[in-house]
Amino acid sequence: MPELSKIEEISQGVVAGDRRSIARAITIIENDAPEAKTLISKIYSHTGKAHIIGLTGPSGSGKSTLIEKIVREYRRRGKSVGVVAVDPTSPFTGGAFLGDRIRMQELSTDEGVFIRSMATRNYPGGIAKATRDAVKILDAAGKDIVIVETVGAGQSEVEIIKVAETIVVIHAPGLGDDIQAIKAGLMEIADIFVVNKADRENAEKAITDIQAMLQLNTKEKAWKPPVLKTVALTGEGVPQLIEKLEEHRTFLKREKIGEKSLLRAETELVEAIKEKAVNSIIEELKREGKFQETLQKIMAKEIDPSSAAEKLLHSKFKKAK
Ligand SMILES: Nc1nc2c(ncn2[C@@H]2O[C@H](COP(=O)(O)OP(=O)(O)O)[C@@H](O)[C@H]2O)c(=O)[nH]1
Ligand SMILES: [Mg+2]
Repeated sequence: MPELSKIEEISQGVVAGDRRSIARAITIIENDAPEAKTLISKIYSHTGKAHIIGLTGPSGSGKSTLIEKIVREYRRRGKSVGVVAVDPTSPFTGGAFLGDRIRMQELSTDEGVFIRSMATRNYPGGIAKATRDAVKILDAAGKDIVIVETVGAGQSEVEIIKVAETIVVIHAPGLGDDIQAIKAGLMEIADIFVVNKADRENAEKAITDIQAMLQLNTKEKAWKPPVLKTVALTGEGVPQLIEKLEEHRTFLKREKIGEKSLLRAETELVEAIKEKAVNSIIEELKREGKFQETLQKIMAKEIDPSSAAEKLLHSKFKKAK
């Protein structure tokens, strides 16, 4: 485990944009060691400058391919980019065709690009937290743009809102055909819709389906999510997508504190309080011997764990149920 002076050195390296330090910092946060907290607290004041973009959608819709083209377009525009891919099939790590993988590798030799995949293991603090912290590191490292790729399945679609300012939901024709492939939760959180594989037939139908679904949503919104089409293979439609991303960023800035950043800050604070509160209560119960005592009672089937927890908490906070 790196000691404090090492953490200091790494965090200074991160803030200076040093690649090796960024890589080491992400490894530390992945392990969720006590050093990770120190590291994040040291770099935190340097965060908040990057435009954090979440890209989500069904597997095979072309997220990774599109990200590669988005990165190239941003590079052409002189912006530095970080990518965090939370996708088990990401070509950033493997599991893709050789051609895709070679293009990604080319990209990662560019000094202005940092790509990290978080796909291959379990994270002690949870994948959402590890992703969030990796994004903070890339942000603190001075990347103008940070892109997070997640598969729109399971919990991740709801988690992405805790990480990204601008959420792009991708769909493609031929993925279970109908728009049901985009879950209701995703429709709600999308800032921009992209129908990729516009070179395929049925792309137009996917677009009109999404538009119809958006019309059903009668809630008056200050930002109306546009529906764009792309061909990630050729890069067609990518400059238009970047324009919309920039427009959304400007919109967020104009609104000063967007609903989303408030929600993000709130979620993080609630989670941090929960973690600390739970740990300190358990520590105290252990110190008082009540924890061990109750464990024995549970083992002896004198009480079930849930009732035992209620009792313990009741003795601690009189008002707790
Ligand atoms: N025809 C066509 N194929 C595409 C397009 N974009 C991506 N693909 C292919 O779709 C497959 C899945 O792409 P990938 O980027 O890995 O999707 P992901 O799982 O969403 O990240 C790959 O074989 C890509 O080459 C596109 O615009 N048109
Ligand atoms: Mg992918």
